[in-house]
Amino acid sequence: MTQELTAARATASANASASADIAVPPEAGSHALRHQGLYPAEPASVSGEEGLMLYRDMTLGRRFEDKCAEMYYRGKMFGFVHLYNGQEAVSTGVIKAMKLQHDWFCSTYRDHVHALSCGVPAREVMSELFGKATGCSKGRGGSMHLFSREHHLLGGYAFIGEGIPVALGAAFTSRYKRDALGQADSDAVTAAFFGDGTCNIGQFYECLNMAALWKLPILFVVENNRWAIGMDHNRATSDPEIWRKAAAFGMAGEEVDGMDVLAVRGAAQRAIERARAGEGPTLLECLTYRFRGHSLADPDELRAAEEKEFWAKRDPIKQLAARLIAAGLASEADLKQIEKEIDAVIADCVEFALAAPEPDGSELTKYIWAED
Ligand SMILES: Cc1ncc(C[n+]2csc(CCOP(=O)(O)OP(=O)(O)O)c2C)c(N)n1
Ligand SMILES: [Mg+2]
Repeated sequence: MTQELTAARATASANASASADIAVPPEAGSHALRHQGLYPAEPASVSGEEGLMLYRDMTLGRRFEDKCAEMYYRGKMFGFVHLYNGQEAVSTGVIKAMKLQHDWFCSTYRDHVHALSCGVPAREVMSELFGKATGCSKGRGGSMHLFSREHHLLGGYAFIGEGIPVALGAAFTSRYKRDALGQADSDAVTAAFFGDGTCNIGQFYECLNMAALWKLPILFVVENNRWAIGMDHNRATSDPEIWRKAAAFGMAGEEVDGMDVLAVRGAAQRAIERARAGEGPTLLECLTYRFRGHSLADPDELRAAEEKEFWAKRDPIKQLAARLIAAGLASEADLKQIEKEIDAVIADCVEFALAAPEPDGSELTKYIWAED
């Protein structure tokens, strides 16, 4: 399919003007109001093939995590498990615009979907969640500490903000190899993902400063889902529009509809282009929402039903499906086929992970030091 989804731009503007007429229930809060009033940014144009690739990746993330919830409640997984349901357009929109196994990625404790978008096999991610030796962190990390050298995933981090300086280090490495060591082809870009709540801690500001000072090739990707566990973003920060904090450091900042994968992809492409061209970092704020509680231990009784309803109507996977079909780039049958294939991948990874061995007790002290 060579036809491009150029209709996306028109659809985005149409959506913006149509939604402006719909009243946002006050219970949905100012995060919803802000999302509704977003200026439609230039979305990515995608071919049919690219559109289906994005659909596949988001569907994999969603269905993988629905299965995680089932396995957690059946007692197959232990510890804290944080799901990404609803936020898939951010992971897919950014990571699939980057060069896999070349660029670098850094996540948080909400890391399963980032790992899958980076190309870590579902078998390895599910095994890690079960603490098995076949996991991407060899069963040592669990849900919050996914890592893959092969796929350039620099880790999930249980402590908020811990991944940001690690990502900064990766971006510094790209620049140092090129400028100090003369490796002209060193053009890798790093993406650091983190939440709105994390933008109120010191490491965030220190890293923005260094990245701007040294013009490092990095994307600071804020997944603003309004909530930091039970803390409303608007009660916790001086200026809720996080993207505007970029200006204080003289770097590019952009806010984008984090429920629209083409909008996120478009913004990511612009930021990646600047980073590879040596023009430095971007602070990209994606307005999004998590469809489930903070973790699987959270009964999610705090957030208003009207707020959940507002965002459920903006499900990124359903939105992309409708747009691909409306633009004639995919049929219902194409999408059903992808879903069927994903379901087979999920069933396979669970079976694989359940049958996989536990890490051997004799290896307890292995993989602690870099030489292992
Ligand atoms: C350094 C540190 N302080 C406190 C916590 C406890 N904590 C866990 S999650 C969280 C909220 C983070 O919210 P946000 O950055 O918005 O990410 P989200 O969970 O919404 O993806 C906090 C404060 C922590 N993990 N690490
Ligand atoms: Mg949050």
